Amino acid sequence: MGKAFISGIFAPLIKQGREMKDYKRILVTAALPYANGPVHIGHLAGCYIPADIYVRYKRAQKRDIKFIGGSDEHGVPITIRAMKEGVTPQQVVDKYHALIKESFEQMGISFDIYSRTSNKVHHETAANFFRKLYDDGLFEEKETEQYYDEKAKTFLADRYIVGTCPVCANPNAYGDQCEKCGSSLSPEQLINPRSALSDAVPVKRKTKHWYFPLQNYEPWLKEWIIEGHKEWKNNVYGQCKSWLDNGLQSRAMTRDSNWGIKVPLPDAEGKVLYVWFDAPIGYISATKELTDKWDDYWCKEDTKLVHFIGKDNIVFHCIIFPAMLKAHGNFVLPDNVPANEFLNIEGDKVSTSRNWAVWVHEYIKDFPGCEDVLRYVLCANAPETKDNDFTWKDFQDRNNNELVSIFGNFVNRTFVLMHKLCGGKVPKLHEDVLDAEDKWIMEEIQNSKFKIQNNLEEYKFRDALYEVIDLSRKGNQYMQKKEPWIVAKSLAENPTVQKSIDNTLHLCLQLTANLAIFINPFLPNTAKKMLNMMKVVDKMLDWENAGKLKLLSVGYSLRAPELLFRKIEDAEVTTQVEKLKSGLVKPVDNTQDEKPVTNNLKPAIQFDDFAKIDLKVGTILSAEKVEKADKLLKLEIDLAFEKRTIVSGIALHFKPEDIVGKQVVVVANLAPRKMRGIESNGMILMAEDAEGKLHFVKPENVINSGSGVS
Ligand code: B3M
Ligand code: ZN
Repeated sequence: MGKAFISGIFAPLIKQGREMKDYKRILVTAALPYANGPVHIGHLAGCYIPADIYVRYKRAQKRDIKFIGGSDEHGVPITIRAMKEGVTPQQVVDKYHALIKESFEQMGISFDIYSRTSNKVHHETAANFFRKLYDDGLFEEKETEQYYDEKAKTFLADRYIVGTCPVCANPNAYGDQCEKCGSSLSPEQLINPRSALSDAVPVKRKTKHWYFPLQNYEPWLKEWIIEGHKEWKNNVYGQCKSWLDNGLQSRAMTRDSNWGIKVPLPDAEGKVLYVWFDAPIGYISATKELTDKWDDYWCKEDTKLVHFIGKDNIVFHCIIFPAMLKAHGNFVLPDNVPANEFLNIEGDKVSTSRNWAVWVHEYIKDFPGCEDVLRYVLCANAPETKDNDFTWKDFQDRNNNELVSIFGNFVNRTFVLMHKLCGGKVPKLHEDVLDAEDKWIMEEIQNSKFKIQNNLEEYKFRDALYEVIDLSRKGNQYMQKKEPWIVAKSLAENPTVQKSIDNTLHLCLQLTANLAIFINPFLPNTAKKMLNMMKVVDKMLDWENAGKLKLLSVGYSLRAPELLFRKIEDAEVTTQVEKLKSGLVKPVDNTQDEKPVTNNLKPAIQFDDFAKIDLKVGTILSAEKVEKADKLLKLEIDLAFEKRTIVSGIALHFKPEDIVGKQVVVVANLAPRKMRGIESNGMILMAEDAEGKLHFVKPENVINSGSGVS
């Protein structure tokens, strides 16, 4: 009997937060990022932070668990990046693998191994996997015609063919899509197609590939997912259902390229495995590298396999890879694939080519010691059920109003008062004077354990974190009601009130110890600091201690408080927003969604056409932002013979105060145009660099305003 059947029966019970099947070990994977650029906070929020929280929680439960990660080092974007930079693909992946690995380490993503798919073990594992399916006769061999670039001597992926869109006449549409009108296209539909690599006209060439007939696995997949995994998150389940409802087709599992894993067949010169065939096998290879007992984790039924990914990877992890594993045989299948949606930045989609991203390595430089703050914000605001927005203002608010004012404040007050009113030692709990408030907080500590645990079991990390903060909020309420600092004023007349003070601080300290256990999976550095203040060892953080009320022994002396979180100032946040908007965050090059470089000249014009344009040198007299238009600046420009108002779309690139006095070239006879209610009289010339940053076109030296340009 298969595991799928068992989880099918128990699915509704798992939904209630109980782990029905008794798993012996857990294997957690997080998507392997492409090593063609650094990681940004969208990556962290999408899968690495949730995966890390889950793993740290399970480790605290003393579960046998392994956390697998690594870089995805094959595929077209890497070869293109290498070609453009004039380096080898290996140089590209070496550079980014190191950068990504370091960012993860600094953010506390606690992989048991962070490997890479260019490793020898992986090449062997993936090749053998392919060979087994081939030997079992599971591939279809097909010869098709594909576009080939005779100049660059390479077959072209659809994305690297450009031409005129048949729908909107955009001269730079891609072979898979026109970005102007949004039509999805095939290379055949493009008018005047050309290669984005060399500009050559692509020609059709015959080529042979090996296809994996996904449709053969459709009935099984339907049963396994649609019937058997109703407990999967709605976004994941829904996407799988729609793929399965639409019907599956054979997919080529090989490509023509010389970067990747060679197809292990005699007649396959110049062919490599499709990157989405080899990458998920990377999870297996990395486990092999990590432990000799790798097959316990991959082949034994009582393993719980969980893939953490972003939503764009759902089909590969829920349909294609499971079908491959099923076809191969002997492997466990994922028990869950808790994919997150996307994280937008300041209201706009992340775009690596436009450099609209917050890079992790930049954040670490700008906010040293604040790694936990980013972990906090990305979890508290995680795109768990829908796309979400990251804003620097929200980052500041959550830090200042939640971490500093609630959690940090409670811990700090507890320590300060304990030193002041209880001699720096854990006071006794006097059962005889326990009041209703004391009993309430004791109960809250115990209940929190179950609330947090149930949420974590169901991959609801935001809700779990909310409960942790809520418990510290209750700690503040409790302290506020008990007011031990006020009670202490009557000590002289009535020494018995010391008992009440003792009880309050005893319980606040036990609560602090519990908070350390609860916060540990989310903010490990914070938990460490708390352990240090309490002078206790890591062992205290074991999950079995959660909810207990005797974690710190009476009479034990504790350290002085340490500040857990610092305030984030307005200026820091303004700087980040400006950095983002002015494109100051350098894209340490990236091809993730990079447009290929093309010769995109407009059709030829005659000299007379050009002569109609009147270009003049102008000097910017003033510049101000246009209300409710992020991108527009209103400029007053001196042309000597007159002053002009020109509205220009450069606000994301320049601060108004920085450009006053600069010279520009103005198209002086452009017909007036109204923009946001302002009449714009002319246009200024700008040059755009490869990173999309704008530069003024201007005379080399300052000359008289109004001078002609020709
Ligand atoms: N590298 C795509 C991505 O980074 C891909 C994931 C592979 S997971 C096996 O989104
Ligand atoms: Zn179009």
